Amino acid sequence: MTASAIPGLHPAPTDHARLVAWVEQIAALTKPARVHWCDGSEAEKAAIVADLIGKGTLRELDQSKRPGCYYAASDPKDVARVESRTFICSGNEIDAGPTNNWADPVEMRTRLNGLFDGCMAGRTMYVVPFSMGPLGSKISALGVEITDSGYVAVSMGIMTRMGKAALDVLGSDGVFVPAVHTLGAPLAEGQADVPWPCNEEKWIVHFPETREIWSYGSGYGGNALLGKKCYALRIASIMARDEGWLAEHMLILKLTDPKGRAKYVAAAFPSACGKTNLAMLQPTLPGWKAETIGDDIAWMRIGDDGRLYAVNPEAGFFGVAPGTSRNTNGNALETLARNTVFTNTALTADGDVWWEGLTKEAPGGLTNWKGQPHDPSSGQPAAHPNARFAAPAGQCPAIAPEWEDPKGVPIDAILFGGRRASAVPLVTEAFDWDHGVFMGSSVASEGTAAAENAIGELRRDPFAMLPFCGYNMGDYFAHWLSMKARTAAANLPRLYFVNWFRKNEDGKFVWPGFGDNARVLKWIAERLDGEAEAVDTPVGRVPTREALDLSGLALSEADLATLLDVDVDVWAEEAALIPDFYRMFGDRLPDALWDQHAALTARIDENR
Ligand code: SAT
Ligand code: MN
Repeated sequence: MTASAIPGLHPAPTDHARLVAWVEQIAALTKPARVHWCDGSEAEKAAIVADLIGKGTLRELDQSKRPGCYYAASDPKDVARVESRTFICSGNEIDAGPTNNWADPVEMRTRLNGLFDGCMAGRTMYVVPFSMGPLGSKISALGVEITDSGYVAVSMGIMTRMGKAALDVLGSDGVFVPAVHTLGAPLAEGQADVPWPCNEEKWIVHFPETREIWSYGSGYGGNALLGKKCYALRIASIMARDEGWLAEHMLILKLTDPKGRAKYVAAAFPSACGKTNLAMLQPTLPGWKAETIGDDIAWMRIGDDGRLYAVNPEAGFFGVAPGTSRNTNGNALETLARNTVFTNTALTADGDVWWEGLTKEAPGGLTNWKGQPHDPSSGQPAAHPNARFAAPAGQCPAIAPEWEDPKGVPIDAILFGGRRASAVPLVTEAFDWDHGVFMGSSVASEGTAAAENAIGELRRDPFAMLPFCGYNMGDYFAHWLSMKARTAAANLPRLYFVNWFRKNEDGKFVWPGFGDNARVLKWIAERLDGEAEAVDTPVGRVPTREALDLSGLALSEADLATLLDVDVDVWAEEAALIPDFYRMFGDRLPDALWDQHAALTARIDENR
């Protein structure tokens, strides 16, 4: 069968000749049974969902409890991003840098051509046009994902502005990032399907020079929803470098003080540092209001007035379910009340979802994420630790009214953070832009039981971008430094480092975290307004005891001292760890960062 004879391929609902030619070419290679151009309508979603229910991929949850909600259990071998199978195929290996896997682009294309030949046999090929960012915003950008997974098509409908509206913005000649995804599970004539098709072999491949994404063998999350980490971070970071903007792994938060003054904050955290919770913070301070703009990714460009404007490129939240509860994140829980796809949570006997942390006690009669009766005495969790929800962001009760403003929001402050039991104070303000970039470049976090590294072991995760920067990270640091040449210093956000995870001598967390993190945000907002005091320390500006609003908080003097303490002996050790990390970037590491390191060491020595 020639490609043009494949049902559904023609007529294409667009006169974008390059797009149509590319779709024809991929169809000729992958040989699907039929093609479906997604329009993003409710009727289309209902039809794909019905098909997925028929195949056993999705289960309808009790619609009286969770209207529009569905459940999927993945193959147990397809539960998370696979960094070891993720590649940046730049022409020169050095341009991928020491933190990415690299493969030769010519060899990779040959390999992919072989793998993708006939890979969609027996399946529907969905053509999914999408906008990352509000439709038509100057900060937004377009993509088209071709996928043979209905689950991916439905999820992309939640996570992006998907369908006809995106195609309309693309017009007949617009620029789009092409992204091809296959489960790698072709069906022979008459072969029965399985609920979660995938392949043992997985490839998540990026071609930075041609801005293409190819994904093989996984149906899950960031491996398959290619608008998210693959496009909005890896490919977009390259676009941002070339075009003078920033594509970052950051939440975006609006904070309004009791006088009605609003600030916009972006924040980058390695995993397991409470990023989603901060994005949906419920302040414990009377009169302070926090609203959500994004929970994971920020695209930021300098606007006409010279300030840095951010949009959330996504339209949904793809969040970790375990640990989400009324107490930790009531806003997230309300967001999930309807129109949500849950993956790898547990199921209750009455057709709802459950995960560890949702309630104190597990209800009886649970089915675990592997489809077996949950045995609480087994020590195994009922939900997979990386169980996820995909929910429309607009359903979040705390969503800011301007979250889809095409102008974006002007960012006042950027926070970096990590999980650090010692050394790092509750909050530190950078002396200036370069110092803040230095802080971001040396972010380190201790593992939790959920992460791969041993508990307490430090993992460097610069700007929380380690697995997501699409090019040499030394060049990425240089790009961050270059932002100050693009606008007046006063226009740039101020940079901060926060640490909610300091422990005292008894090994207990000192800071209550969650809604009380608003106290730190308040100090930052007041710093921006020139109203809060700080003391200069060798590592940056730290709040005075009086400047931090601790009203109503039971915090001992000793614990407060721990939170604000900068121990120069500990910091001498801390600073000594950085060169080993920096050296991996060789001459791609900007001199300005070595200067920052030397200056930090000198300030520590002066105070010892
Ligand atoms: O699977 S995703 O990449 O979408 C989420 C994550 O791992 O951070
Ligand atoms: Mn993330």
